[in-house]
Amino acid sequence: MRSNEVAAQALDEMADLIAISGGDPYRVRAYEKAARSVGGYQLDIDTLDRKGLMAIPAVGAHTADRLLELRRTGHIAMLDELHAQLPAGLRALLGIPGFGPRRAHQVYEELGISSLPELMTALDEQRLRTLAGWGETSEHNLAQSIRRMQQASERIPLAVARNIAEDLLARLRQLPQVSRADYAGSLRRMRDTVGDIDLLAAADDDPDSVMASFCALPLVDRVLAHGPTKSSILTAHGVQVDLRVVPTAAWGAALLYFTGSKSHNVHIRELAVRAGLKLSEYGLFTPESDRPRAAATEHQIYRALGLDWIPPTLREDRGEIEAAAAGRLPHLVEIADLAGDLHIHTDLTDGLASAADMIAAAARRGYRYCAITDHAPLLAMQRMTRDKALAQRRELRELAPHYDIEVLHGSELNIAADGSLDWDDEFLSGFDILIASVHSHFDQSASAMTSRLITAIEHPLVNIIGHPSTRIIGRRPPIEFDADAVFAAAARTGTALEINAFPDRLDLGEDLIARARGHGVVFAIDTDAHAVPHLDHMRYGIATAQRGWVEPSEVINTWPVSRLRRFLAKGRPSAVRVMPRGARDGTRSARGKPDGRTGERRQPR
Ligand code: DGT
Ligand code: CA
Ligand code: CA
Ligand code: ZN
Repeated sequence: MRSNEVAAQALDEMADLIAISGGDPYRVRAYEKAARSVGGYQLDIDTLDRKGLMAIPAVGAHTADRLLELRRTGHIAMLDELHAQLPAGLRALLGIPGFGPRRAHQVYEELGISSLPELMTALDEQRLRTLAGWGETSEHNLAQSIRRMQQASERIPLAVARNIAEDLLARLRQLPQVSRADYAGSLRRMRDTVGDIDLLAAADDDPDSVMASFCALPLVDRVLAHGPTKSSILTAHGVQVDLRVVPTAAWGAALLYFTGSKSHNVHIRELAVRAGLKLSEYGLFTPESDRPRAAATEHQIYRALGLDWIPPTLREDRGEIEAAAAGRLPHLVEIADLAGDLHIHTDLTDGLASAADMIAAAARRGYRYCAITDHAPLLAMQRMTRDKALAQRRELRELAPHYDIEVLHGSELNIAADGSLDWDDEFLSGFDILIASVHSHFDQSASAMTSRLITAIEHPLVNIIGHPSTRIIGRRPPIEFDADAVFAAAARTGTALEINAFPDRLDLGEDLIARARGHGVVFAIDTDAHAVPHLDHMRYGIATAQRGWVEPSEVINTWPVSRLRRFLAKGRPSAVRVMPRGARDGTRSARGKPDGRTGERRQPR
C-alpha cells in the first residue's frame, strides 16, 4: 500500500500548505478528507484508472487528476509551486502539537518566522504574546509542546521504522551476494519506539559491494559512515539506519548480538564466561580453538549456554534468561492464536469503510468473530443516535448470513468526567459488547481519574476499557491514575483491558500490561481499525502483549466464541431482554458483575 500512503502524504501536504498560505479553508478540508480516504482505501491506487480513483470517497475529478499526475511524473506541480512560495521550515512547525496551519500563517505573516529555531527565539523574547489570540498561557503551552516534541522525536514509532526497514530489506535481498538479510536491534524486539534501525546482511563474497549498493539506495539521504562491515545512513525521513554485513556462518551470533538488548547481551555473556566460554558477534568460542562451538543460528548458541531459545520480544533481561534456563519461558500469545478483533469502526461514525467491507476483511483474515464498535453520542462530532445504532444492528443481522464469521454489535462508549457513560442501561443492554474509553478531560487529578475509571469498570455492562492510558506516542502522555486500584477493579469485575494495536497508541503499553497481569486482569488485543488496512496493525498489538509476557489464555479474543459470549454476557443475562421493563430494572440494581467472573481466565482453552 505504499502508493496510497505516498499519495495521502502529498494530499496532506497540499492541505497544510494551502492552509499556511492562508488559502480557502474549504479546499484545505477537501484535501485533508481526500488524504485520509486515499490512505485508508482498501485497493492499491496504482491499479485504478481515473474513474476508479473518483470512486474513492472524498476524491473528486480534480483530486483524481492530481493523483494521476503524481503517478505519471512523481510530482504534483501545484504542490511544488506551493513549496516554492513558502519557506521550507514552515511546515515543520506543524509537527508541534497544537500548532496548526492558522498559527503558522500568523507567525509567518506578522513576525516573519519560518523555522523552529526562529519560533523558539521569539518565544524566549516573549514576542508571541503580543499577537492576536495569544497570551502568556499560550506561550507557556507552546514552550511545553516544543519540549515534548523534541523529547519524542528522538525515537520513531515502531510501525514507521518497520515500513522503512522492510523497504530497505527488500532491496538488500535482491543483491546476488546477499544470502539473507533481516532487522535486529529494538525493531526486532518490537519496542514501541525505535532509536535507530539496525539491519544485518549475510554475504560471503564481496561484502564491500553490498555496502556500496546500500549507501547508494534511493532512500538514502546522507551517508554518515561507510566501512567494510558497518555503514550508517540517514533516510529521507531523517531516520538513521545501521547495516552490518557478516559471514553466513556467523549469522546466528551476529543476529543475537545486534538484536540486544544490551542488558540481555551482558547477562548471557556472563553465563558464557562462567562456563569458560567467550561470546561475541562472531560466535561462542572455547579458549583453545578459534573454531566456534556455535555461531550459525541463535538456537544453537542459546542451547550451548543451557538456555531455551528466547523470543526477541522478551530480550530485556527482565527474568527471561532465568526462565529459559529453567525451561519455563512463557507461552507467548501469537497472531495465529487470535479468533477475532473486537474494536472496529465503520463509516457510520469516523471510519472510512462500510460495515460490510470491514466484516468481509475480518473474515478474510480467518477470524471466527468480530465486533463492530462505532462511537457513541457523547463524542458529538460523530453524530451518533439511537436510531443509527439500531439501524446498524439490523444491517449487521442482515449481513451476518453472508459471511463465514460471527458478527457482534457493540459500541465504543465515552467515559464522562464523572465516570458515567452514553445512553441508559436499557439501551446499552441491547448491545453484544461494550467498550468504554476516555476521550476527554485527560488532565483530571489522579484520584478523580482513578474513580472515573473504576466507575466505568464497575458498570455491569462494560466489557472492555479501550486504550486505557489514552497515550498517543510522542504527542500525549498517559493519563495519571492509580494503576493498582484500577487493575484490581478490572480483575475483580471481569472487565478486560484493551491492548490497542494502533501504532501510535499501543495502549496499554508493556509496563502497564505487566502490572495488570499481576492482578490477574484479562486483555483484549484490538486494532481500533478505522479502515480495512488498519486490521493489519494487529501485529503491533501482539508484539506489545508479548513484551508484557501475555499468554493466549489471558486474551479474551483468543477464546472460542461460546466462551467469549459467556464472558460478555455476565452483566447482561439474555433473560433480561425479554423481561418486562419493571422486572428488569429491579434485577439490574441488585446484580452487578458476579465475582466468579475472573475464574474464566484460569481455565485452559
Ligand atoms: P534503540 O536503537 O535505541 O531503539 O535500541 P537498540 O537496542 O536497537 O540499540 P542500538 O541500536 O544502540 O544497538 C543495537 C544492538 O547492538 C543492541 O540492542 C545490542 C547491541 N549492542 C550495541 N552496543 C553494545 C554494547 O556496547 N555491548 C553489547 N553487549 N551490545 C551492544
Ligand atoms: Ca537500534
Ligand atoms: Ca544502532
Ligand atoms: Zn477510542
